Amino acid sequence: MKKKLIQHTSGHFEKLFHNKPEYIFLSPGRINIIGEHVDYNDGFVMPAAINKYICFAISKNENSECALIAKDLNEAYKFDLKDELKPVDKMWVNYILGVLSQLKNAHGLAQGFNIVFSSTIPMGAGLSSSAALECGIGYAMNTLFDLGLTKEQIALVGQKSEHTFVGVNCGIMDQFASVFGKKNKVIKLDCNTLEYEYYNADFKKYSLLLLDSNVKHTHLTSGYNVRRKEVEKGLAIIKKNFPTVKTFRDCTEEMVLELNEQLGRTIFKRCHFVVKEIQRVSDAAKALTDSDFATLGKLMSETHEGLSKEYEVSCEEIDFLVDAVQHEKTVLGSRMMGGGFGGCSINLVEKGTEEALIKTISERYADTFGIELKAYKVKISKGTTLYKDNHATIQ
Ligand code: GAF
Repeated sequence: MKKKLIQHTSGHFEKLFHNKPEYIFLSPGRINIIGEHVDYNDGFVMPAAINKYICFAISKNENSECALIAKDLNEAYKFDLKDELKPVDKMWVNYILGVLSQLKNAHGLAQGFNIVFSSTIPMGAGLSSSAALECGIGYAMNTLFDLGLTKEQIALVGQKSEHTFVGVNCGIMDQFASVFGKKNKVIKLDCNTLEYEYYNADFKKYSLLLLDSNVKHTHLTSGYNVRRKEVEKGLAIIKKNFPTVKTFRDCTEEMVLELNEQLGRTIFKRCHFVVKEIQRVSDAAKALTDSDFATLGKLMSETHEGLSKEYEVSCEEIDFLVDAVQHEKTVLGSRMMGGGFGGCSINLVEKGTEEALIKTISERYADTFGIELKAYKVKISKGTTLYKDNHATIQ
């Protein structure tokens, strides 16, 4: 599938520009085992890059003009690096321009390039095709123009692009996972210090199965930004009452319970979820190390309960998918994944039973919502990478 994607992208580049691309890059989507909506709350997260990618075929040119070709959308966008880069009314372009504008301001990008990109990451499925796009472009520019950026800087540039050109005040998890992903490893990332460690993604008898609701509710952006405001408000109240607290990390469940009335019903629920979720990630890391998959699955299901009832970022379709597998003996845990309001559930499922499960749930899902369920058995793979240049084969 990866080879096919590369041939397809590279072939299209050659057709349009009558030359082989100088470079080919791959940038992956991500999953997250546990630690949802805590990256912007100074918590821990446990994401991993997956074997679904955006492929970029790129060559520099001899002027300051740039051409971006989104093969799958059959759309193109051209601009000149001499002009100021500002957000436009095409979302996919903004992810890219947001990165380029930062690099232009900091490093004076001046030489033009042509890019064709194509993807196997389903869009709107909560697998972070946007972070893959931002990080792929950042990584590519760093390589083409020798900008000397670290991987961490590339991830941060991607995140800032989303804040400034797209309007989503996202945390760092998605970009970090896309850039730092490693084959068969889950990353445990401390979102406060950006320190990280890799854990073996060895689920033994179990595998990770994503069930894609095939819905994306439009209030994702607004809902996400509202949650950020709510928890900021909550943290300010907690800090006032408990001066030793600097971040949610220093908060205990008891503190939040004690402030129940002051916080008010909604903010209390949001803060309670965050404090519990930060704790769950540490418990999950231990469960993974001990190969205690029953505990890991239970923690995933608790996360879903919190996301649905307290943080209120799930939706009817995803709740249905999670409920539907609750009584399946072959499923140890299930929860919504990513920003929410649609996208995928992530499930820890006994190996060999996936197809039967997909069949049962697809039928019930179609009967209830009239929507076709999609399912992905993902492998954990490496982060953004230079796949090939025109002088040497890298891999
Ligand atoms: C989205 C955001 F981009 C991430 O930063 C993270 O907050 C996630 O939602 C929820 O955990 O993917």
